[in-house]
Amino acid sequence: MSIDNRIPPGQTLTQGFPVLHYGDVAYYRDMSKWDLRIFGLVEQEVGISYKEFMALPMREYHNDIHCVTTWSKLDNVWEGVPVSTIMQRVKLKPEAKFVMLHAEHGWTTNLPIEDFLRETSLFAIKHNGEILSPEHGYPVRMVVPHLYFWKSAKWLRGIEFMAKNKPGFWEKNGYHMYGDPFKEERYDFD
Ligand SMILES: Nc1nc2c(c(=O)[nH]1)N[C@H]1C(S)=C(S)[C@@H](COP(=O)(O)O)O[C@H]1N2
Ligand SMILES: [Mo]
Repeated sequence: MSIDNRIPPGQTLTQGFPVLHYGDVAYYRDMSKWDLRIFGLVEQEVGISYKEFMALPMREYHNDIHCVTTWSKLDNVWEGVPVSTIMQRVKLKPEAKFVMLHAEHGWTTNLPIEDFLRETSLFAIKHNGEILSPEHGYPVRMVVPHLYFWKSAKWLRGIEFMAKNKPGFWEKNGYHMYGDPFKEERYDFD
């Protein structure tokens, strides 16, 4: 694909890696208290400890990311756990159609289950060869590259399966419920 086709309308390339979030960076002292909780419409809730998570098989992913504030960053290299690996741990109830990602400090973002389950979505622990910095979401962030980057929750702690779509933090504050950068689904104020 030519570079032009990779840059969604209204976006500008950046070589840097801007840091953007609402509220405070999460800093961790004691990883024994960290877990990734999978709950909601699952047959059985699961908690994955830091030790267990880090022992999961990891893969490399190459993608472009697009922030709603109009920067795009091409050719990111991530290392992380495939969503399918995490999904082997749970059995979904048939009503599960949407996902709420829960981050540290109560921050949330929502997306349809098929977008969460896409082969290109991942739980990242490294960006361009380096362990994620606290500012970029250490120890684990979601990366959903085909949606605006606000859907890629930093400091991920929970995955909730839901029957109905519900707005997360920015979605309640006027951001689009879906957020396709190629359709410029940025804001949705009524
Ligand atoms: N937990 C959490 N994750 C978050 C956010 C946030 O405020 N809290 N902001 C989102 C937004 S708006 C963007 S653009 C990206 C920025 O990620 P970066 O700081 O690694 O560039 O994180 C997303 N993930
Ligand atoms: Mo953003």
